[in-house]
Amino acid sequence: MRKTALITGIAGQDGSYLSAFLLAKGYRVHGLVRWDNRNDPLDAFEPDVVLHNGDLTDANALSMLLKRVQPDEIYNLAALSHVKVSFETPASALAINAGGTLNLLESIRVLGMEKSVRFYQASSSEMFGGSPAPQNEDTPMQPCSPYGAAKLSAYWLARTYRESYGLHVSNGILFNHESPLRSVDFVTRKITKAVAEMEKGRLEPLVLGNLEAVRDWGYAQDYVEGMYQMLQREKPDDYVLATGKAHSVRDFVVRAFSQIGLGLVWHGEGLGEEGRDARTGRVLVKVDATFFRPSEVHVLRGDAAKARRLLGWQPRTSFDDLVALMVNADREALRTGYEDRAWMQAG
Ligand code: F7E
Repeated sequence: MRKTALITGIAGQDGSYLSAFLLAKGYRVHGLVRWDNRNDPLDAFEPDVVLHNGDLTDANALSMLLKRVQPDEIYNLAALSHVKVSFETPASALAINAGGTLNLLESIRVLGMEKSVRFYQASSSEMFGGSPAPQNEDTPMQPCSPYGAAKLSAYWLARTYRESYGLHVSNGILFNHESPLRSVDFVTRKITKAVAEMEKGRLEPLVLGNLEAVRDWGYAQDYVEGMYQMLQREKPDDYVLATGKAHSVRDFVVRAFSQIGLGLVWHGEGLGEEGRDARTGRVLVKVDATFFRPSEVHVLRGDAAKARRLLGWQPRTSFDDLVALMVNADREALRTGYEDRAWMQAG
């Protein structure tokens, strides 16, 4: 029997990879997408994917959708996912990330679908916040952003519905996972796109915030397999997915520039710090207060031993390979003219 999956947030990075993965497994895939957020990556999957306009904050519309689609599996990936933006729009972060999850869980319960649906909740390593690394499923949660607090609320709602109503709900606590499909609002893609542009002649430096933040960066394509694996287990549970290796933003920058043959030397401190081309002295990287957050999670490094043991999941892509594949994808995008070239005129 062909299974049906419903993916909320299907237009995002993870939604794109997950829909491709599930289609290859023979699933019928339905996706919830905000009407103003339908973009390129989805083109490749249509018409195999059925898209539905919608929004997690619209409880009645969600119930109608579940009734119509009758999914076997729901992957709740939709979110206000930018941590810094969540400081600027905290009420939206809470309404979408926590309230939206509640709307889905309640719909399942009210429609009496508790026994027929399996539910994946996209939880986040941001929930660990200030807790010391390495973080695993037993680490105390100390979020320090509206995003992290809202995700933690959704995490507990998911657990509550699992324990109270017997719903098959699993939380995937995913550490940062990146790819060429990441938007440039996130630091990895912001870096790799700028590096590719500089190779082609861009003159303006790359301007970043906190270079010392340490993250556990993996490749998104590896992580969507873990989401699927969680829902194939007889017993629902919570799992950390991470590489176990951590690098600073600065490490990422250095690695990305080395991919185009440039070495960096650092001068100055704090907001005055600059990364210069080791050969020519040209300023390639600057720091600006705009990109700092009111409070920062300093070190995230996950321990995914449980996922390895129970799901057989492990990441396949190293940090160096991730940086290389992202820089190369941005180079290719420029070569083929896929990305806009506004910076060229500006430069
Ligand atoms: O920041 C620092 C920034 O915005 C990473 C989301 O998927 O992963 C992601 O959240 C680090 C932070 O991702 C810039 O301060 C420095 O320490 O790429 P990011 P994030 O906040 O870690 C978690 C697990 C999620 O769940 C989220 O949904 O990089 N940083 N300079 C910068 N960050 C940005 N965005 N831009 C900068 O210029």
